[in-house]
Amino acid sequence: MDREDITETAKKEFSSKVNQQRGEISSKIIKEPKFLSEKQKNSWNNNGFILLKNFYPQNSCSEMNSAVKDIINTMVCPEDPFSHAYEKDGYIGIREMKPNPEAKTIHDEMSKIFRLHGKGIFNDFIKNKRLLDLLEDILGENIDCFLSQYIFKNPGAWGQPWHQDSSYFPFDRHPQVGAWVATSPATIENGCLVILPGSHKEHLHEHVPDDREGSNYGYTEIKDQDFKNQTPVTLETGDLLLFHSFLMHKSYDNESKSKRTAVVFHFAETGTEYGQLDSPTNEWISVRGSGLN
Ligand SMILES: O=C(O)CCC(=O)C(=O)O
Repeated sequence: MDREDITETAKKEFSSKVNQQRGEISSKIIKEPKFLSEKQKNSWNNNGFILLKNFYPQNSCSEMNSAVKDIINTMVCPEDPFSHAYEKDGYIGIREMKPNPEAKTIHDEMSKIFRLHGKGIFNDFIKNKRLLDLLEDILGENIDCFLSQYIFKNPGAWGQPWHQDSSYFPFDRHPQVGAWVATSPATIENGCLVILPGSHKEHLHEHVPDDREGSNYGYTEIKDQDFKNQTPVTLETGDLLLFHSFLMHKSYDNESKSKRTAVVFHFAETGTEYGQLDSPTNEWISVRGSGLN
């Protein structure tokens, strides 16, 4: 395909899929945790997230960054015509729709790489005992990781608009948990996440297509909410944000001169049903409990 904007029809079709569960509520709260502190439990129940400073070693963050560079080198041949999506060795790569005038290599033009968690350092991460203990208090004893993505946020890249991740997950139960690991500092200037604390108690709102010309396929936006209590989440390399899949969040554009990188994993209770057709970006891998047997 040429580097033309995604058509209005494709954007509308996608947002009709993400609105399938509109109106649903996720009311489960944590009562008697085994591993979470009182403060972490309250943060989850009241605000919909838990922030863990310094969770993951800096050298492991660098290892993740280089592993992704190697994947792109085998996935995208710079001479090939523009494509918004790539597939290689089970990984799915997404290139920015909006060209970055400063881009020198293909690495400066990538947006996301999906399906990382089956192999290498990404697979090690989803088996981390400290992480799984925390997730057990939220999701129960039987846990799968079903989604992972590396997000480049190169200089000039746009942020993702306000959304609730559950609108992308047409599953038979809630919540799922996002684990957002900063593999570089995330600042206001380079495009950190912005959350609306407490919004995990809201129903799933309508998500309309992101109407910025040149926005990436799959970006949708909540418009019917008051965001005045929004809070930017600035992070250091190695910090981890765990967040509820109903929590409203967005991210800023990268207005700096360097990349803002992160890896986001998503976890669900084992046995979660995904309906008739699962997303090609999902891969269900059991990490604790009954699914391992
Ligand atoms: O990291 C970002 O810029 C956006 C990530 C996000 O919104 C998500 O993972 O749902």
